[in-house]
Amino acid sequence: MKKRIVSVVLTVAIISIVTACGNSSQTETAVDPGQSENAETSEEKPAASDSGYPTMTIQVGTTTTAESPYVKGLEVLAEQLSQKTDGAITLEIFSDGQLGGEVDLIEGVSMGTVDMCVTSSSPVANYVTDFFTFDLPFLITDLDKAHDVMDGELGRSLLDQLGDTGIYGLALWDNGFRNLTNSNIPVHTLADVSGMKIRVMENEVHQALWTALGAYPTPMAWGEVITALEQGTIDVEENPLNAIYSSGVYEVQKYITKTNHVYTAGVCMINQDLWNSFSDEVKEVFRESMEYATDWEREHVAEAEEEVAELLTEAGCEINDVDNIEEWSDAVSGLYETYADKVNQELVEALRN
Ligand code: EAX
Repeated sequence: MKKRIVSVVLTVAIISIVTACGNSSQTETAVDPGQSENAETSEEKPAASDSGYPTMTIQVGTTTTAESPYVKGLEVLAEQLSQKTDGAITLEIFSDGQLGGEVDLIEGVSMGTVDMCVTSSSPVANYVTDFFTFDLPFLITDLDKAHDVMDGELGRSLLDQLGDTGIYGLALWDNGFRNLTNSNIPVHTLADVSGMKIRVMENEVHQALWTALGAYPTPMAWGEVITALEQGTIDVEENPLNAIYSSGVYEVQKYITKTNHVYTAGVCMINQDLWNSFSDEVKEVFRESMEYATDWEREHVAEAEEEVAELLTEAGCEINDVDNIEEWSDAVSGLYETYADKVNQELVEALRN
């Protein structure tokens, strides 16, 4: 299956290179963790500590900034792990795409060149198609209920499918409900979107979604987006408010439209071989710490969304709702049929209700 990962990555890379030819030259370069200074990789033989837990430093990558919910959640996870093992187990967090874009991180964890990562669920769907479920538009309306599903058997079985790619899925966090940003006009109706050049994640459902809404989507790694917006190769992107603020996208995108068109989860992943090397005690500490960090990250996303909306307005952004959201949901309802064979129908029904 690992061969499939590489072929998928090569395909995605070719698509990105072809589409990026006219776009920004900035790309994120994956840093070989082995080259990072003072990094003690988890491969080094851990010495037992007084706590009885093996001493190890686990490197974890993400593309979002130090102020993002993913990184804040990882800091809480690091705190929990360290507290529970008297400092034996520590995390080394690489934010801002230092270890590569989300596709690079997923492939790195699969191949073992990266210990752990947190990415949004959409790029993960290139490896486990059931993750496309989260990309179905206007699917989730009750997030608390969705969290119960994500933390239950269906969520666990979704994460377990990552095992075929050399990855152990640890948990599903919140990336959040996605909103449209652009630098030209306040978008109120579907007609306003027609012909817009929008960046989308490397995910075919998002490309089909914005095509159905009348825009021209370009798949692009997150790290390339701000440069592409500055250069005008794209005018539009879409992300949760937290990402719009923490990444600084709002500095080049004045208008924010509360579409809430898709909810994306955050997927916490660790290399399967590394996970299998843990004792049952270490796995238990990891599970307890991850459970605490998951609840914390989700609450943080919810609390931060309100605060961030005010900060964005203070920064000069204009935030508006759409005039008629049914116009949007009707225009993309066909995706449920188009992707019926790729999504997990049981998960669709559970998340929808
Ligand atoms: O939040 O690539 C994306 O748009 C993802 O949402 C990423 O995690 C930034």
